[in-house]
Amino acid sequence: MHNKFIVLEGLEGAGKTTAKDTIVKILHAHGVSDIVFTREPGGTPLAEELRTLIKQSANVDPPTDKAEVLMLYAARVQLVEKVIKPALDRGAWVLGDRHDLSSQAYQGGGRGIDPRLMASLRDSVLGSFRPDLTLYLDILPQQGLERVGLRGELDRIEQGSLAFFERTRARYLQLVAADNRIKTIDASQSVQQVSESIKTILNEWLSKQDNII
Ligand code: T5A
Repeated sequence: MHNKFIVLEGLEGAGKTTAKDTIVKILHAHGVSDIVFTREPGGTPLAEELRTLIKQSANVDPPTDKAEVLMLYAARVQLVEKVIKPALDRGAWVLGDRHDLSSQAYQGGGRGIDPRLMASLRDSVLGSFRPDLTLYLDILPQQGLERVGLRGELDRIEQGSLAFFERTRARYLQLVAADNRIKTIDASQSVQQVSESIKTILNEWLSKQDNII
């Protein structure tokens, strides 16, 4: 059996949460029923505490950019070692709402953290561990932020400037272009159209994987 680690990525409001349901339906249709869901930052008690610290906007001592990226990697390694790898080892599929690409894009691109530090963190914390497939939902920052703005109060990261999200998207696009395990979906479309695009891409990818049960 070849179970897989699939990740959803994109800016705020790209529609990752909405896309999850579509992916689950497709996996079920392919006979995959044992699916573990993760989100980053978060997914273990410690990582969820870090998530709160990272996202809270009324923070009297907001993290510096380097402190933020270290907190994100602390949460990630906790999740990978305690949840993702054990799930994959027992044969489950894992569907992640964000993973390392988020740090490379938000902290590496948006915050402008030294690429050598970003590469060194990724390699020392994760080694060669990577998702089998990443679906990147591409949206212009303005459109994504409008969608999440309709939902109510913005968290500390969502309150970033448009320029921050533009740098983040630019880094996403660079990284996506350099890695054929990442597929791009036009997330500016309607929910229905995004769902159709995901179906086409995921079905095609799954048809190339062997021994799916
Ligand atoms: N972060 C995270 C980093 O900076 N570095 C890292 O390494 C990691 C892992 C996570 C924050 O942390 C940052 C990134 C984030 O700022 P979060 O709350 O998990 O915080 O934020 P998001 O993952 O961005 O979740 P969002 O809910 O904001 O975005 P989604 O999940 O992409 O969007 P979704 O599906 O909830 O949709 C948002 C709204 O848009 C509507 C939905 O109904 C919903 O109201 N919508 C659409 N409307 C029109 N057309 C469509 N196609 C639509 N799709 C969805």
